[in-house]
Amino acid sequence: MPIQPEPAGPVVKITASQFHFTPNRITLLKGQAVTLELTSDDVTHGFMIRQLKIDADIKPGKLTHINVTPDVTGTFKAICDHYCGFGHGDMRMTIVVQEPRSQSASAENLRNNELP
Ligand SMILES: [Cu+2]
Repeated sequence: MPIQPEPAGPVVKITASQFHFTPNRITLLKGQAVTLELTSDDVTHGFMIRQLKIDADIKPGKLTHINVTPDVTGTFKAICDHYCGFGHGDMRMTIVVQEPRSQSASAENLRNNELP
C-alpha cells in the first residue's frame, strides 16, 4: 500500500460518482489546514481546483488524501478533469474559502453590543 500523508487537520470526505460530487459544496477557512479525503463509487474521476493548485485522480476503492491550506478567499469550482462518461462535463462542485475571523469577529461584535 502506498504511504498516505498524515492528515493535516479536519478531514473532509468527498465521494465522486457519475456524474457528481457528494457533497457538492464545502466551506473551508483561509489559513486552516484540512485534509480532503476523496474516493469514487464507480470509475476513475479527476478533482481539480485551479485556483488552489489541486489536481488529483480519484480511484474507485481507494482513498486519495489531499492536504490543503487555502491561502485565498473566494468561491471556486472543483471540476472532474478525467473523462468519466457522457455527463463528465457536468461534474463540478463549489469550494468556498472564508476568512477564519469573520465568524468569531461577528460573535465578538455581538458580545460587545451586549455590554452596558
Ligand atoms: Cu469526469
